[in-house]
Amino acid sequence: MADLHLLCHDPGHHAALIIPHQTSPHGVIKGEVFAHHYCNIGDLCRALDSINLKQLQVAGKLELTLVDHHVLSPENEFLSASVVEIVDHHPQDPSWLWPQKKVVLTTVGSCCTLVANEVIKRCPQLISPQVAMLLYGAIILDTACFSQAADRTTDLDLRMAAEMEARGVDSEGREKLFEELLAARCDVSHLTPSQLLVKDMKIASGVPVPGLPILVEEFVTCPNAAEALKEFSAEKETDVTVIMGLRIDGDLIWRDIAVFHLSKPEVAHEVIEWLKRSTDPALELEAVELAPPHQIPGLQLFRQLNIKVSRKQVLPIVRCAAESLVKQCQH
Ligand SMILES: [Mn+2]
Repeated sequence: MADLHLLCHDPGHHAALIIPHQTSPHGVIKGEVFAHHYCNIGDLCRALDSINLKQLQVAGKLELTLVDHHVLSPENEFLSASVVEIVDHHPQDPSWLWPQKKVVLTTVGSCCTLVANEVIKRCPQLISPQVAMLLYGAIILDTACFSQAADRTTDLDLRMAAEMEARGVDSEGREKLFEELLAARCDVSHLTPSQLLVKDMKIASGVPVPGLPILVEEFVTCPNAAEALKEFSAEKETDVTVIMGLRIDGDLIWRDIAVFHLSKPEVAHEVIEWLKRSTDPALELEAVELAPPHQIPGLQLFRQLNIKVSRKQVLPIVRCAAESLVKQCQH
């Protein structure tokens, strides 16, 4: 559920979990793990591009809860009129305050911690052992199994995990579940580079920030990676993209970050300066020189030595960079 973007409920009709386009439910969390732990919730999932949300909206049949994000991309901005609620753990974007909506915005390791907390408050009988397992799996995955190195776990994460254990999840299987979920998330063999870029993407002031389940250093070795980046930039109509890579292996975590532009080196340069200059938090970036066959024109890669800084904290830096660029243009 970490990857679910929108929770849609068509009032009086069916509720659906809407996931980003181009990734089937089995693309988000792969087949066997899904079948093994999660039974079949495929019927509840809809890909964003397989549903005519505009039509539902016009018919007055659309209510949306934004989960795990609160900023809509330009192509989805029309949906804001249908948003009734936000459940998110990203820092507040000042341009997206959502006045008059129900907003649950709290810093926790996993957004599913907030989902679990809300469901327990409003409708605890919904939490069957299967639902408990779904929420638990996401909490485990997002906190890297409560890893101290990742430093993402809050008291509420622990409390909600314990609640799910009290509702039928076997805590003994925690490590094994984490390994299986991690392996499923990192098994990107069934995804193309383009699908990888859209699979888990956030937006900061119009700048797309895809998060990869592998390091960018590995991504650039995929055939068609350069092509995918170009297509992605054209599709999102963006001057610059910030790509964040992650690899988790047991207790070890690696992160890297790349800035890509098609034809705006000055924009990419500004974003890089902001990322390098940030002190709260400091990313501790170290430039990586890619081997010639994997060099992509317009892409600059950095190892992020401060692995505790996640995308949640990088988004506001990118936002400041984008906003400062806009101001310079206006002068
Ligand atoms: Mn999240």
